Amino acid sequence: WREQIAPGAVVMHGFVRDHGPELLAAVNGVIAQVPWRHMTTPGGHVMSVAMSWCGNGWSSDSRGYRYSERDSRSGKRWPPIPTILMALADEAAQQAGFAPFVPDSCLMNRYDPGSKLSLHQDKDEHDFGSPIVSVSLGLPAVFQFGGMQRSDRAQRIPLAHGDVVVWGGPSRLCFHGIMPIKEGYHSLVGPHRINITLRKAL
Ligand code: MD3
Ligand code: FE
Repeated sequence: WREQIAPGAVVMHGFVRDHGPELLAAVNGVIAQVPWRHMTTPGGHVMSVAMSWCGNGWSSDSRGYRYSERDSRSGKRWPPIPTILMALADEAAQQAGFAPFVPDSCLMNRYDPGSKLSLHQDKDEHDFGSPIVSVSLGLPAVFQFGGMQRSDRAQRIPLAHGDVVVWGGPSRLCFHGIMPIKEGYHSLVGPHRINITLRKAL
């Protein structure tokens, strides 16, 4: 079923529940080229979440991280976004009431039990007019969804394997995070949660 949790934020429960194997195959194809890595935040902390990406991804230079179509170390392009993810993003965005959506960046987060993502805003994209489409696979999570100020009270939204959320309009710049993931084992994904976000970054 479908649930609007805030203006512009639509949860599509189970939207890709039957496509786990194909989606995981797409993730694994990217991981083979861009292995999971624990990034260091601008504040100097190593993240508990491991990341990979395709399309425009993170590169670092003297000024910090930014979206880039190439790996600044090797000079090579990041791998392309798998077609199944491009199709899913467009289908979900349209069903949530947004215009046709052509993402140019796909970030993937892997959470092991205990991993969390502290409240933050996604402000590095150049285009806040486009939504972000997120896909949850594997272990369940509790998503925190706040307001425009870090101190705004956050709703807690459970996210399960196969859920897709479209975040656009006034929700696009809201603070959000993921509570520490509980121990568990998912038959397809194993002892992890994987989140995929599709974005228009550049
Ligand atoms: C709401 N990822 O990668 S996805 C991130 O589950 C990130 O891994 C979380 O936050 C995860 O930046 C949450 C859902 C999400 C993504 C971007 C948003 C929700 C959002 C941007 C604005 C508002
Ligand atoms: Fe985020």
